Amino acid sequence: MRLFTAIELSDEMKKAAIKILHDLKESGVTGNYTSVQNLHLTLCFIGELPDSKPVEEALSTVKFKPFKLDYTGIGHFGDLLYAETRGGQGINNLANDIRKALDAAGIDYDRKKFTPHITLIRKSAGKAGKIAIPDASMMVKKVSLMRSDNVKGKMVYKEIFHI
Ligand code: 2AM
Repeated sequence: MRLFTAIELSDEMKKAAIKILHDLKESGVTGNYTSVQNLHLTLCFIGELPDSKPVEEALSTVKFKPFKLDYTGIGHFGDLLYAETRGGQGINNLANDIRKALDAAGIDYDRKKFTPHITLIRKSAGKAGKIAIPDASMMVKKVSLMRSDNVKGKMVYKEIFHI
């Protein structure tokens, strides 16, 4: 199974993301828009493993203090458009501690530099005009272990464990 750890968005943060997506569409940006149920912030991408139990055990050793998350703007990696977020030292410590716990358990993961982001559009084209960034925030109190499945060509993400 394909695994990753993520922050699932509160309703307020989701609503705000929907508004951003709507405004991007209005300003003529095309591409593969993330479906509302798939909006999330990836903390660590693990990839294919036959069993999630070792990851669950490793994650159980991670302790973190709740921290505030909000939107700060729109950014892009090439043609991938994302919502930039701010989670302060809390989110960086959390991502780091997850990596350390996976290292201690001998579980491999994507070691790319952690850049907190919420993917909004893949293969985007066109200019995002002036997009207002909604004043939404949430307290992050939970980290989800997600399973990603390709169901009839669509990615379906499901929480299978959380801390
Ligand atoms: P994203 O965070 O840029 O949107 C499930 O595939 C999630 O893990 C997606 O959100 C995806 O991209 C993220 N992810 C991070 N690194 C990945 C990788 N090497 N391969 C696939 N997905 C990855």
